[in-house]
Amino acid sequence: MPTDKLGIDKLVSGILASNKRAVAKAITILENDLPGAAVLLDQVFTKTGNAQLIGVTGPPGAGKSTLIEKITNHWLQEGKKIGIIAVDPSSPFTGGAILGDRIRMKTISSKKNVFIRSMATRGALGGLSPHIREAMQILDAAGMDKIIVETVGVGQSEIDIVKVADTVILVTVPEAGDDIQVIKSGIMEIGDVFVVNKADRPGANKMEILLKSMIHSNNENLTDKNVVKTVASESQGIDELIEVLDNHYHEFQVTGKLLKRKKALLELMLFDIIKNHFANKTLVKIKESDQFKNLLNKLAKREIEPYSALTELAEENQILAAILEGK
Ligand SMILES: Nc1nc2c(ncn2[C@@H]2O[C@H](COP(=O)(O)OP(=O)(O)O)[C@@H](O)[C@H]2O)c(=O)[nH]1
Ligand SMILES: [Mg+2]
Repeated sequence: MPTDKLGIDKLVSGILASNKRAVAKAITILENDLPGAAVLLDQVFTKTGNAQLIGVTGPPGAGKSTLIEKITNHWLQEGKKIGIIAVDPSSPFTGGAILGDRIRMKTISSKKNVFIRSMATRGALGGLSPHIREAMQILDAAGMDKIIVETVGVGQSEIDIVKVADTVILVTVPEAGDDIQVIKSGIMEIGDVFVVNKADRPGANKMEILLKSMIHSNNENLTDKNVVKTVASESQGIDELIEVLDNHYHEFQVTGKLLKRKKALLELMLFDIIKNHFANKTLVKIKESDQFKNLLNKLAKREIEPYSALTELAEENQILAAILEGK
């Protein structure tokens, strides 16, 4: 009988029982690439695929965290379990009111059916780290009905949100209507639901109209109904937003679009795994080999050409050889 030296079996049991400490520990293992990470992911995998994966993105201070808190409370009342991951390029909670964010997060994370975690991106503009998706799988296996990922709308991590979410909520504010760049930067295509938050400020209607017109020209899958005005701080428009989210998800399920998207997410995941494996294992192995070092010396002396070096490397490496032969 195989022994479970790393305690992964026990950890998995804890995760499946929605134990918060087990979930936290598992995410730490994944985040730091600790031993057992791959086994852990494989062991929970068959228990995933049930949660609705929601990405929330938009500029700093737009009210994303406030909105998330409100929709979380709404779903909690329906008896749902909610997992939240706050992704931030720099510190855990920047943008908006830092102190307010901390207190808010503390308030909801103390609730039994909520799990909150903040995680880093790959780097300021490097997009989402694969650990975000892995953490979502742990939360999924832990029986969360909804998993919400908040990303700050700057750089690649905003666009990357579509790589981990079934539903993407794009949060804007009335003033953003003046800044046409926001609309132009390709983010219209990634949103499923558009929120004009801070609708207590002037220009909300203008922004709503603008978004609706943009939707018509950008995404044939969407309709006017996917634009909602909210005042998150006052809990206004939250019921409407929930209804839009539910309708969108339902429509996605019945039309088979959800299955298609989930499959696309899996494709990205598998591709990431293969890519990382190549980068970390195969490529590093080649780079550290004596043959590589010898070839490098020869290159420096101009005794060999780069592509000839590649051919020589392939003689020692089956995978490279297969690629070169186009198999
Ligand atoms: N006036 C107004 N302020 C809001 C609204 N929603 C959130 N806020 C405030 O805007 C600030 C930033 O909110 P936060 O949720 O942290 O934004 P995030 O950076 O997008 O997560 C906080 O001080 C909130 O209280 C709203 O609808 N109207
Ligand atoms: Mg926030």
